[in-house]
Amino acid sequence: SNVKMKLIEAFSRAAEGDFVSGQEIAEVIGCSRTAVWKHIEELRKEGYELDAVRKKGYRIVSAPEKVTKTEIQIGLGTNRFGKEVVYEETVSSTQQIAHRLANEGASEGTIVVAEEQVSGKGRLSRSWHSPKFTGIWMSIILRPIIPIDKAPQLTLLAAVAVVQAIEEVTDTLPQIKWPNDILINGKKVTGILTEMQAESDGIHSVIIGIGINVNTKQDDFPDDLKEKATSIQIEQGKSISRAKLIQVLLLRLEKIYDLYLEKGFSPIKQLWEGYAVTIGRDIIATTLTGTITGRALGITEEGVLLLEDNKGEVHKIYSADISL
Ligand code: BT5
Repeated sequence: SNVKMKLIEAFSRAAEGDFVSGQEIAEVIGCSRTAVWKHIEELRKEGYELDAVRKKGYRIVSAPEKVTKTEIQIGLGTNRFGKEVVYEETVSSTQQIAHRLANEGASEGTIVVAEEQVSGKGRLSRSWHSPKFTGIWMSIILRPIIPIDKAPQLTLLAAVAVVQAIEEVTDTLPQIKWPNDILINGKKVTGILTEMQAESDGIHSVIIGIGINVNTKQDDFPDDLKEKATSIQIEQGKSISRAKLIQVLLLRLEKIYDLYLEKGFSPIKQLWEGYAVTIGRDIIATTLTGTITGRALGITEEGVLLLEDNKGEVHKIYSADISL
């Protein structure tokens, strides 16, 4: 907006690290001194970090880091993934755009990223909270030549790549909760949504949506998520570059996807089991048809969860929410 432009201009006229007084800001914008903080808050919401010091005024500590096509592609080490980047500041859902692009023939490895999603999607028409500049909201288009019933393996594959990427750029130890959650210290930091377009002749495309809370602060989460969600910044106490994490993630994803195409699911299964929190523990699986309690034995070669109830009967769980 106009006010925002003027504000940023006022700050850019000051020497780096210098404070701009409230009085000066009020004059530049043409507002009262008491209204200045409101405009400063708006800048904060736009991803700027600002210091406010009494009697000195305000200064910009850092401008928002974006995840534009350029930020992602400079220094990207992949062969295919991320060679096509569709970037938007605000979208309803990156999945929606990726589906359209896939229909229009987009190549494998095309990604859609946004700074903000206003109706981000989870599974079963749940919503995914995606506030501006705080996380990675990304969808990637894959075109694997595999039978339709193998598609859920791709969720597990993506989860492994996310864990590896987070491990590489942070000092946290993420774990996987079957099938699609990644947790740090027991709280959800990432959700994965795998959707596909298929007809009787097979899979046309698989769209993997990945949402990672990166620089989210506690206050950015709505109340109902505060207890169960977390971010990389909350867990390690400092922010990281989202663009860098996307680059590392794309590289990991491409590597593990190639491994999968060449060797099948079993090497992925092994990696996955090394990160899983669920295995060997007592869990509650809530499926569309009911609830089953028991011990998680592991996953099958197909990626299906095996759960042994207290009568010793083993259930195959294809899709569920798990609580520990
Ligand atoms: C998921 O669903 O976890 C899949 C999330 C996929 C999001 C990505 S972002 C890029 C792409 N574009 C989209 O529109 N979606 C994908 P599910 O397992 O159903 O979990 C959804 C539940 O997680 C919600 O009902 C909340 O309880 C919780 N939740 C919502 N937003 C969250 C967040 N930012 N962090 C942690 N938990 C969240």
